[in-house]
Amino acid sequence: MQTLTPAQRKQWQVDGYLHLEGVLDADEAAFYASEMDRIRQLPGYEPDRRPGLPIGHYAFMEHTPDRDPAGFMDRRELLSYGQPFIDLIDRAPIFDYIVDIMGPNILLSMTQAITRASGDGFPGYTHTDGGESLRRIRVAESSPPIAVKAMFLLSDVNEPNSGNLTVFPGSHMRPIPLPDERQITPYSAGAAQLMGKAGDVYLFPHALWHGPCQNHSGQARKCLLYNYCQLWVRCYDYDAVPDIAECCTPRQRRLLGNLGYDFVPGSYFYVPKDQPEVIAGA
Ligand SMILES: O=C(O)CCC(=O)C(=O)O
Repeated sequence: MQTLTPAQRKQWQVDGYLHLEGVLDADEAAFYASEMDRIRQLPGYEPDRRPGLPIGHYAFMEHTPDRDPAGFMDRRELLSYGQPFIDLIDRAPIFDYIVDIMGPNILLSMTQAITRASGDGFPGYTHTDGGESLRRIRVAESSPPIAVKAMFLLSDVNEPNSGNLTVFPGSHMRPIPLPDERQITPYSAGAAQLMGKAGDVYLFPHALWHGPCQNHSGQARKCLLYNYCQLWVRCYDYDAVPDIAECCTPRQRRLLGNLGYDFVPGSYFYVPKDQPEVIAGA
């Protein structure tokens, strides 16, 4: 499996993210963008905005509220939409880098497709991943991260304020005021709006402060997100191994939580003996 170059590893440690160019070729990026347009017309998990429910919860809905391909979409749990979404679970070289960064004892925690519409008044936002509890945890420079996201960009982002992923370089390693202490936005001091081309991938850990900025580009910004966590962490999308695991390779099944035996207390904390071989795809 491929590993990070020393320069990439240093950037990961210091800045807290990596920008990998041309992971998907132009045809693949266009294909996945058209798949996003297709699945917004289908039933699936979308943000659950019932009053009183904390943010970050998802409900099964008939379709994305805005059916215009350039309108906002936040679709979860993508694997059941077809083999191309399953293929991205361990897509080379991204998955190789994930294993290099996190080690082999990992799960796929969530999948997500987001379209950021242009000119809809969305102000952007900034957060760490995984909710209020995980927000309080940062790991040391020499430690594997608890969770890492791969963001596959499916449209070009050539200018600022195009719905760019906006990061605070280095914020994975240092205290940054919590939102109840001071509102952090994509326009706060220290923010960097990332540019990129369709097919590029950004990697970042849960603790990096990040989020989308406003989009005034005249074009929708589309991306897919695949999130990996350490084996002992609770998955975001599932409470049990999903049925789709039956359609997957042994490595993908393992990443969906199938340990090769039925759950017993201790499972997921102690690692199956064949974990390194299965994750290496042997
Ligand atoms: O860029 C986006 O639309 C959202 C990305 C993000 O904030 C996340 O993956 O947590």
